[in-house]
Amino acid sequence: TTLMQDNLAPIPELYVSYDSAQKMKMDAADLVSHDLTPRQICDLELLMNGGFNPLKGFLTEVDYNSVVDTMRLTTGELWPMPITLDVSKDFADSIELGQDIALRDQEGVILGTMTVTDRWTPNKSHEAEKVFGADDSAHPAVNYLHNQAGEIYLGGPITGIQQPVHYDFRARRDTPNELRAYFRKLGWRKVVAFQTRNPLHRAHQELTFRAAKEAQANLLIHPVVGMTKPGDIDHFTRVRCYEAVLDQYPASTTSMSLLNLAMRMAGPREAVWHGLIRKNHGCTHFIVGRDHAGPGKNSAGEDFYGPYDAQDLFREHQEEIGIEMVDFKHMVYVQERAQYEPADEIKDKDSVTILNISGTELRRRLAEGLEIPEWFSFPQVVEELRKSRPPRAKQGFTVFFTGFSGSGKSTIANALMVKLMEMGGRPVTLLDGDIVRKNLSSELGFSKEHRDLNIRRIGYVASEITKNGGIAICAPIAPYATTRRAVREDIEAFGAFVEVHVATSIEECERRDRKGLYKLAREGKIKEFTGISDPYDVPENPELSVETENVEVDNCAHQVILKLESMGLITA
Ligand code: PPS
Repeated sequence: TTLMQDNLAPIPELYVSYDSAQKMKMDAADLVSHDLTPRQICDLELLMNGGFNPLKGFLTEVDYNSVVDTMRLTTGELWPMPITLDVSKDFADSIELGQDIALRDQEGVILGTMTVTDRWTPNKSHEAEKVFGADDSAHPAVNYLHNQAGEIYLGGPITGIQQPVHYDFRARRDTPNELRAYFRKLGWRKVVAFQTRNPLHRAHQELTFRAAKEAQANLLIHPVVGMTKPGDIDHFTRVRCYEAVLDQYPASTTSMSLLNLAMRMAGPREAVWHGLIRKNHGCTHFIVGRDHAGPGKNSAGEDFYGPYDAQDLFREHQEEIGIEMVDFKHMVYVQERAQYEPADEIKDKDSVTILNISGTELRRRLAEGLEIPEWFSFPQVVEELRKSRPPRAKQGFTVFFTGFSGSGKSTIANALMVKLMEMGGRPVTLLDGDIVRKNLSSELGFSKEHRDLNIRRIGYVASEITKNGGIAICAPIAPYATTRRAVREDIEAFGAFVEVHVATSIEECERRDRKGLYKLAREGKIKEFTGISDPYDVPENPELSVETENVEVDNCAHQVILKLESMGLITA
């Protein structure tokens, strides 16, 4: 392959000069503003700094159609990913074609302006089919397209005013031209880029180093810190891990730079896109792995793309991208020789012991606090991962009691709190109905809307407690299943959600009528009373259901403790 040797000359950016930028900032007060979404901020940064060269703005309608259908701009240039400015219908209707709009970050800082030349309603299902291979919302980008992106696209050229502000790892962030200048300065003529959204373990270190050696090139670890696959390890943790791995390469062979890209997980098309982006960053080689930028399984439980589709599409276009593909070697650990070797180069497979730990197995070991051997990863990396993913017995969690008024929720919740406090180890907060209605929801009544608000507030506080490693015990009636499910989702982002149905029957609650409220409800003196004149959705799959009739409170609380033990949340 003939590679352009001018890979280190500056490439065009969309920024105006400092003086013009100052003036534009003042004038922008008169412009209509669009508040960019986190993904749009990532896209805009790479548009402005040349990472998305040759794009000069968000795609126009003809370019969009061309990119979606043919992977090319109308100029014929290769570009596989639609970079679009999606907005609401109301916003789209409020502007006229030809108008300049201000593009602002979430704090209101103006980053650039766009002259709106195009406005259209995209066929999102078509986009999903063509770009992501299926109109299936199990694909994160298709889900984004249908459920998060606005319904109208605006297109037009961008004028760059300033880079998005990053407060983290500033020294590790480089524009394409900064990287080009760096390579020029160090005399790096060949550079292999490694794209990643996961922590690096020994196998990655081996394969990247090998790839660079084979290409007789230097190595750039180029991790994505913009947006990756939902559920990935946060970039703060990952960057601390990468920094630890960086020390493992021979001095001055390898560098690392952070890329503020919003990934789409589009497999083959994404690989080509990644190649173009790395080319723009001055790299000459690019490692493409098995299932590169894979989105996981579709809704039928099958892979969206074949494992080597990305390599095939990349190979087909590599001349045009101007970057050479280095295919990823699947590295495995050979115990007898105490080293990593490419799986397909091991001649004596049957007489040696090959060790491997899958991603799933790694997550299990982290969750259960089990050993992660040194042959698998570097101790500093494991230490960082353990900090961000403590074992379940050290994570926060929420116990969420639900049941009728007078069912015994508060009493059991109190007993549970005391038992957990006796055990110690984690702070415990009780969000009892009374406490919440006094301190968080004093203005609310018992309409559906107000009950939902009340429960969402409890869920929010519980999710913060869970995130920070504490135990939240909630004890509202929480009569609606959809609201309970929403709260569960909020909390499960950070730790376990243990729903406990206090299954005392309405007849028994009314018989007890400790506060005399049922009598008042029967007389119509309290309206919308749960179980009498307002519905209660019985939980379908609670983690635990406790009967209270003829059972002592202490025993009910003990059942919860046993449940928590069996879930690995507390240790006996
Ligand atoms: S909800 O539905 O989850 O928002 O309710 P919650 O915050 O748990 O509050 C329930 C307590 O408020 C008293 N109360 C009522 N309950 C149900 N329906 C109506 N209309 C109502 N009006 C007042 C009642 O004492 C509940 O207390 P608990 O502790 O559950 O007995």
